[in-house]
Amino acid sequence: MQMTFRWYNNGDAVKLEQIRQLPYVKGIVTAVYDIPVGEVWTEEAIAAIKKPIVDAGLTFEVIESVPVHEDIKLGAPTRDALIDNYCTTIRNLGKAGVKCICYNFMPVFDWLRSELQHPMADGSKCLAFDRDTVLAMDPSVTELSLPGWDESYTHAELLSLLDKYKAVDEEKLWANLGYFLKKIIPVCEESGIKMAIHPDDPPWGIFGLPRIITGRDALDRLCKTVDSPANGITLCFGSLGCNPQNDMVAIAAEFAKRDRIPFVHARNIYISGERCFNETAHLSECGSLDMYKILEALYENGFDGYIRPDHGRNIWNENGRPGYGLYDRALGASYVCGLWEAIEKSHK
Ligand SMILES: [Mn+2]
Repeated sequence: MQMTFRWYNNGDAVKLEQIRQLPYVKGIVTAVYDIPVGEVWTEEAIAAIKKPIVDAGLTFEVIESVPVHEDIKLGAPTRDALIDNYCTTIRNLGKAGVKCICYNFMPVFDWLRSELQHPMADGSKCLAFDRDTVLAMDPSVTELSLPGWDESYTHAELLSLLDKYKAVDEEKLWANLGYFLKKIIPVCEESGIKMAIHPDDPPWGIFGLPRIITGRDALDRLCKTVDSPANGITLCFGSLGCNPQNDMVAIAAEFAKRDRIPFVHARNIYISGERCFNETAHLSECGSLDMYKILEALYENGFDGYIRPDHGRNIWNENGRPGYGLYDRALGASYVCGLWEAIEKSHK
């Protein structure tokens, strides 16, 4: 297990000098943010984000994310050229020593919440999802104002994109994902890279858009689509875990045993109602997930990948990037490392 920490390069309010003082954090998870989606990440652009990380004595082995262009998800005629670009980016990352790429295949919207500063009883703030609030924001009938929404689309562009997805149901999206994977996985195998798909967050359809990476059967189908250890999963506890039907201990055990979990996002959530949840501190007692049992299932089934603390709360008046402040993630990583040491030593 290698503990890592997500960092948004030099523009991040959290500094590498702070992260390197977390002795259990060995590596950084980041991405190139200034190249438009669909274009190649050049060797120069990759070298530029790598340098400060290795200079700080940290590893540069996990990328989150290399975004997938909407035309690939839509299966548009332009997709072959875009997939060629994606393959070039994979090769360039492999040359720079990257071992794992996190990505997702969610149409239009990435992670979705109704609130970014949900007040908790103790004065901390967290991300929250309330079903009715989100449904009331339907972009086809209102001006979308979802917190965290990527405002690079105009409302008209968003409507046009949503319209294109009317022809893409779940099966079509699976077909488009399969087409993509069959082209990129051989390149990953040559480049020494494992792909790690991030589950849909939350794991259910939103605004009529299909979402397919939602639970155990979907992960099984994903693995079988291209049967290679390079075709793996980011096991994000909080994304899959906010559907109580998903047995996170069983999912962790099964896919670690199948050697398909190169990357783990460790976080806890509290399920507050039907399709309603808020993010919590990482400890088991703070949320709906048993962090010890999930980590134990990973350990017992040979997990040997990267792990990072996922979203933290805003505490101590930090007012950081929602989910990505320093303090609560540092506490979360410390907790996960403590559990891991206890699990390791109790299994000797
Ligand atoms: Mn995650």
